Amino acid sequence: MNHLLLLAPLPDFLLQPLRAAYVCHDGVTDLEGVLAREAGLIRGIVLAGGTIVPEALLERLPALEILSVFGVGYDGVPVDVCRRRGLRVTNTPDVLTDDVADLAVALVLMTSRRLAEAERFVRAGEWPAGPFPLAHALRGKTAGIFGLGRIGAAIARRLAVHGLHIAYHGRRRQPVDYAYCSSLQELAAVSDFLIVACPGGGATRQAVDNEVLAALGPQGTLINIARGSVVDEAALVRALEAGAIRAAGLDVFENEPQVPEALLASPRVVLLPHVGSATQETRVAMAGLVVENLAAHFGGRPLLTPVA
Ligand code: 8YV
Repeated sequence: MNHLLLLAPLPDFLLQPLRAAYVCHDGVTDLEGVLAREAGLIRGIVLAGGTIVPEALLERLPALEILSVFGVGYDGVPVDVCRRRGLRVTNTPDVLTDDVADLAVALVLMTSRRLAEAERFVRAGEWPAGPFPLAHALRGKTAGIFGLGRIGAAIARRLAVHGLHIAYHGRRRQPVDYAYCSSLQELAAVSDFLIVACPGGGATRQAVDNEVLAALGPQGTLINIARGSVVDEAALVRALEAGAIRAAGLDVFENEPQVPEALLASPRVVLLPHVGSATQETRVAMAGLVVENLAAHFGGRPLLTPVA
């Protein structure tokens, strides 16, 4: 049996088929021990979206052939290094697009209609004392999508149905009817909702900074379903505290699972524990892709969803 290194906590429905077909080593709680004993045997790594794989770790695994990401984002994988070494990298695109896009819409609705606050209002018994304050409508507002990839495009389609205008910024203009903005700051300036849907990693690190938040403005809301690394979290806290933006809906954070105290304390921020793809159906489909990509690789067949 081939040996795999598991670098992230994985659900049972993924662990079971992996353990049936491979010798699996726990790299989460015992990485150094595994490396000391088995480094020369490891031929595959399984990791989650966002798991950081240091280049130095790859260097300690001479038999490594493939990294299989249980997630769409592979920003924690040094893909250039993998390409140079001939290591294959796979991820789980498409199967999670609808769920993540649905969650972005949920955050848009939760922030615009103040739904989390309204729910807390009922539970706290405040309703008999008077009605909940009026919120804001979606119709006629503009959603600015940062990163019009598979997920960004699915968010755009959904929000268009809710009556929003769609603008976007990304590496290149696309053959779509939405308004293209050549910079993120320009996109923020025309947006009521700035929605981060781009990949993480060096190219987008802290792209949403002071200037972008200032351009979004006091009527603006930031939504992030991508990676915490894309947003300068300290700048976001300052912008919320100063009323420089109205609200934020966040499923991802710079230092998960840690959430800054200032965000926890802010009533205008909706906080979710990175659950964009977290449904039974989608996670089972993602697990299936991880298993099938590994089986294809070790069976000498073409990979289903290669990124390198
Ligand atoms: C998951 C993700 O949190 O797909 C991604 O890139 O961030 C999420 O789907 C994760 O990968 C599941 O372990």
